[in-house]
Amino acid sequence: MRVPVSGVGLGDRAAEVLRGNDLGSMTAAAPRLYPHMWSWDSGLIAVGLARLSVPRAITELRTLLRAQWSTGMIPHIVFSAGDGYFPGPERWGTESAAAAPRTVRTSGICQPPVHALAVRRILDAGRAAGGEIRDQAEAFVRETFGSWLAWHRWLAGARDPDRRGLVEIYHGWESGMDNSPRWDRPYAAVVPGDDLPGFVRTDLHHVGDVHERPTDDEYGRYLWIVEQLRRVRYDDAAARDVVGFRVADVFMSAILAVASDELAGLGDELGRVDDAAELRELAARFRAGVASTVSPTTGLGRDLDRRSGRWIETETVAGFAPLFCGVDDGTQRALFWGERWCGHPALAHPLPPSVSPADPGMRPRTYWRGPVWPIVSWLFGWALERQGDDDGARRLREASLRQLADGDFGEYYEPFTGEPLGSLQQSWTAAVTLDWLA
Ligand code: 9YW
Repeated sequence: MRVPVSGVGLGDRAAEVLRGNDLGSMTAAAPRLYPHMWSWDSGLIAVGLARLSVPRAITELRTLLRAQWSTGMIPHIVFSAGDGYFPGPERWGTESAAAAPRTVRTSGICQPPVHALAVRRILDAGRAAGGEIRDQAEAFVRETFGSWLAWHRWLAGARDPDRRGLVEIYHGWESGMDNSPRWDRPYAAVVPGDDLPGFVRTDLHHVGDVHERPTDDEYGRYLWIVEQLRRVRYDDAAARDVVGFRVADVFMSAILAVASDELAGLGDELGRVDDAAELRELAARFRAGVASTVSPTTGLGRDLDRRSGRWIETETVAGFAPLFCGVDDGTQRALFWGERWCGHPALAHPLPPSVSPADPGMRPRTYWRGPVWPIVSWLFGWALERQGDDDGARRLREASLRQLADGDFGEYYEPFTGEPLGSLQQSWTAAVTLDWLA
C-alpha cells in the first residue's frame, strides 16, 4: 500500500525533486528519461521554482531564452551535456539551420507557449519578496519582454500565416501531447521513406512497462518528420511545403491566447503601449480561432488537419480549449465536470484524463491516450482561477493534491486506480505541486 505523506512533507519532497534534477542553469525534465530542458516543462518548472527561489526561476528562463532562434522560435528541447535520450542533437542536426543559435544545441521544433504565465508568477513572487529580489524580477521582465514578444509573433506569423487564429503544428511533439489519438489520422498519412536512417530508442529503458510509451511504428513516423524538416534546414517557409504533418492545434492556440493576455499585462506595466495592444489583438484572434472549432456534436473544440482539410473529432482533453481560454458559454464547463469527464464515476480522482473515460478507445496506462497528467490539471486550475471560477480551481487543486499525496511525482497517472506511471520524480509534476501548496 502506498503511504500518503503530509502536506508539509509533500512540499519538501517536491522541492527535493527540483533540486535533484537541477543541472545548474537548467532543470532536467526527469532524472533519467529526459536529461535535457524541454520548453513547456521549463515554463511550468519556473512556476514552481518561483515558489522556492525567484533568482533560480529567472535563471531557468534565461537559459531557455539563450536557445531562442533568430526567428523568435523557442525550441522544444535545449540539450544539456547529458546523454541517454534519443533523438539527441546529432539526429536533429539543427546546426544546418540559419536561425539556430550557435552556442547551444537544440531541437528544431517548438512546444506550447506557456512561458508568459511563468514570467508573471516570477514578477509577482519577486514583488512579494521585496528588496533585491523584487529588483531582479523587475529587471528580468524588462530585459526579456522583447524575447517573449518575438516568440509570440513568430507563432502568429510563421504558424498562422492565413490568420485563422489557429497555430499550426508540424509534429505531434509540438503539441506536447505526443501520441494523443488526436494525431492518429494525420500521422497515418506520414509514411516514412526507405531512406529513413535507422534508430535505436532509449526511452523504453526507463519505464516499467513499454506499453506506457508510444510504439516503434509511431516513433518511425516521428523521426520521418524530423528528417523532412532537417532536409530543408528547418527553414519556416520550406518546412510548410514539405512536412507530412500539418495540423491546426486547438489547445496550443488557446494557450497562445491566454499567454498573450498575460504578456500584454506585463507590456502595460512596462509602458509598452503598442506592444500590449498588438498582444491583445493576437489574443482576440486566437480566441476567435478556438471558438470557431467547436463541434456541434460533441461540444468540444477540434483540431483541423490542414493537409486533408478534415476536422479531428476524437474526445480528448484538448477539446476543452474554449473553456481554457475563456470562450465558453457554460456548455463546456458543464461537460468538463460531467460524467464523460471529471465526473465519471470510475475515476480515482475527479480530474480530466487525457482521453474521455467514456471513449471505448481510451487506454488508461498509455501516455497521452488516457492517463491524467498533473500539469494539464494545473493548467485548467490556473485558467479557471484567472476567470474568477475559484470553486472550479479549488476542486482541481484539492483532487490533484490527493492524487499526488504519495510523493512519487509521476509523469502521468492511471485515472481509475490513481497509480503513478511513466517516469517518476518528474520535474514539472513537482513544480505544479509546489504551486498548488503555496
Ligand atoms: C518524449 C518532457 C516531455 C514533455 C512532453 C511529453 C514527453 C518527450 O516529455 O515528451 O520524448 O516523448 O509528451 O509533453 O514536454 O517532460
